[in-house]
Amino acid sequence: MIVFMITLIICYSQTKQSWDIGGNVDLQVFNLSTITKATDSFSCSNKLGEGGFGTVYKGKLLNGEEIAVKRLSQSSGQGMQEFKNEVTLIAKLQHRNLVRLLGYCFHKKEKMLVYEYLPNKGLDSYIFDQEKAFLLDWKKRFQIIQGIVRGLLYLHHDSRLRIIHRDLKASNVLLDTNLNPKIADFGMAKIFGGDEDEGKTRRVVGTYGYMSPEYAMQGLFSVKSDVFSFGVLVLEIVSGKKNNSYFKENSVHLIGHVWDLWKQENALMVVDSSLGDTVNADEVLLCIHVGMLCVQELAADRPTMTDVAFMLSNHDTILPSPNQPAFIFKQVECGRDCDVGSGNDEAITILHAR
Ligand SMILES: *[C@@H]1O[C@H](CO)[C@@H](O)[C@H](O)[C@H]1NC(C)=O
Ligand SMILES: CC(=O)N[C@H]1CO[C@H](CO)[C@@H](O)[C@@H]1O
Repeated sequence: MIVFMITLIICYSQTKQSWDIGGNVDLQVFNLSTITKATDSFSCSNKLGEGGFGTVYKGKLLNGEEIAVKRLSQSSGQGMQEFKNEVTLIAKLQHRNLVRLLGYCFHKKEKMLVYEYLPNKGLDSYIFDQEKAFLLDWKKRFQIIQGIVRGLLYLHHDSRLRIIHRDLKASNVLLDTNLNPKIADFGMAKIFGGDEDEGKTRRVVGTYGYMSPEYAMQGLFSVKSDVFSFGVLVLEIVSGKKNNSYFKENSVHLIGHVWDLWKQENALMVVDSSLGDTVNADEVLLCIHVGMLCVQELAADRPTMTDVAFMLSNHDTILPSPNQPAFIFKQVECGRDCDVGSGNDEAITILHAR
């Protein structure tokens, strides 16, 4: 009898198209035909990007509203109720430096998340593009770094849920029309990993080049693994070079290159030449210093995002000297479900600085 009543209640609630989940969040439920129409049947021309958790398409609803649809890869074993619970929690995370989740679609094996659409592409399409890099002068880049800090701070410490992003990178930082940064793809680990908040996972998701050594090697993650990725991102924003660029003269990658220059007290040499004379040397050095602290090999040595926010807003603080960073790079192709924990260790190599 009780089971019957519960079933009735669930069925009833599923017939509603949207419901208020408190905190002024109105999560919309989209049916598959609406999404299929909006994305022109997930056409290639509407594809915005692809990531560890699925593919993102641009869509346009009948009322003209533009949306971004993330079609989740089907490796998540979650059922409807579990998925709905997680999405509902994530929809409550609202901050101006986070991309807003509008709703979701669930149909048989298909799970999709519907986000606000941002016309400007990811940060990667600016800082790594010679033609567009100059559009972000130093002042703007410093603001972008600070915006990313606020978004991460909220995810790590200020929201009611503690969210570890696990795939923070330049292409997951979108820019709005005023070039303000908004972090995308947060909470994915929650949707896929259930209750994992902090701990150990067998399924390492993320992007080589941004992954902390303890996460890539042992599947250990914590807020400090996000701090590591943030450090890589800061160094990329300052230098305009990708995490995985190699530098001919000494054939080390970005982090190693910055570390070498730092030791020679020449860190300013890494600055993106597109920044020209917009550079504020004190701010740039501060950012490089903070970036180096974030990519230190030992998680315990890295600052928290609270520390980072403090360091960036109090220029006179005396910062500790960074220890040697962790040097990780990708040696062989390693897919999304690559199980680093079991016998795949040769996929990643840690290089130690000379
Ligand atoms: C899908 O949703 C739209 C808009 O809410 C509605 O007009 C349409 O009839 C629905 N289609 C199906 C198959 O339920
Ligand atoms: C080796 C590596 O991790 N490369 C990544 C560097 O960042 C770009 C842009 O965010 C990624 O697409 C690469 O996969």
